[in-house]
Amino acid sequence: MLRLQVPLPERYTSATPDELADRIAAAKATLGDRLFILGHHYQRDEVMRWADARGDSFRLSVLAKEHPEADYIVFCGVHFMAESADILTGDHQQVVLPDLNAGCSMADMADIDAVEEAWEALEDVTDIEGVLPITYMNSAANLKAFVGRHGGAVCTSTNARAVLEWALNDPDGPRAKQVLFFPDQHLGRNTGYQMGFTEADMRVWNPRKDLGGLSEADVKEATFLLWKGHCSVHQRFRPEHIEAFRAEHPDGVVIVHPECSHDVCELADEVGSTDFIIRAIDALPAGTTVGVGTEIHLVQRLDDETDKDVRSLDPLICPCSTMFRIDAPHLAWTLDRLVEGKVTNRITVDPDTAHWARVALERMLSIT
Ligand code: CIZ
Repeated sequence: MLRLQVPLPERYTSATPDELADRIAAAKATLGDRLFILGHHYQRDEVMRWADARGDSFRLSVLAKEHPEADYIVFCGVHFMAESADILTGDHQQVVLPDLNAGCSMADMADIDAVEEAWEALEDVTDIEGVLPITYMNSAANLKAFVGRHGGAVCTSTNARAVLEWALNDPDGPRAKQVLFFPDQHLGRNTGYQMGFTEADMRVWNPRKDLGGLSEADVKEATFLLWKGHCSVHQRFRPEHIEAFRAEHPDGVVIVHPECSHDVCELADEVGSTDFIIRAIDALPAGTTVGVGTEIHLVQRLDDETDKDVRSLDPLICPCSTMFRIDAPHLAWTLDRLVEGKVTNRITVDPDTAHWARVALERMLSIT
């Protein structure tokens, strides 16, 4: 998705780290409680040190809502997260993304046109009343709204199983025979396996092909239609990484994120969201060596801030390149503009989209 970030003035791009830190500290002091800076777990330290709250995308949006005194929510994360914060916060609160080019390549793998086309194609070959769309939190607001309009729900990596059980296995009778799950095929697949489904129940929907590249029989047979999307960071982790870690650290513990592929998740000791990974590492005995399959800034922070030896499973280490766009110069520039009374890079969601996206988010909350 094209978003146009204006180049920063030279006084930011050529400033030293100390000069930037002074600017940010001064702006924070001036804005006081009117400013609330959110730092996603995958942010770099030069940004994270200024965050008033750290967390995953959903938790941060809820925290922004719980701080109505903050007129300005500066979301150090990516675009879909800032949209979610705008949806959940009050009308008087303005959400700002320090770099408009901080998108999410996985979220961009499912856009509203492709999802609407998929839905129409499904209508032609299967009983659409029996299909529920479920979107991962990591998706654009208009996809959350699509899901809200069609009776589905949002899920996070923490509650994906609860949401899919609600859709397919409710004790009072399943709500759907099939789910169209987007944009991350791996979270959908890993959760399906956890629920006892098998590969035979799943098909990958390729939005670039007619009928998702599937036959009519495939579409009708599948319980899970998994959108062909992935996270470029988590997809890098391979079974060989786990084998190498175990060979070097036979007593070590392997924890990976459910956006990793199924063969990786199968070999791990534990699988869970960023929040889960943080809690799981906290619960381990001091000194444990932990091999983690998630974004490198979180891994390094866990190594620095806990008494465990925390390492990335991937020796080549791949940061989330879009998260990485948010840096101290962009944060300093954004805050200086706010001090001048100019709100730059505001992220807004139109009222109708926000309404239906909220419906899908509230459904998620009522389930979990
Ligand atoms: O939703 C988030 O914040 C992400 C990207 C992952 C997670 O597991 O929390």
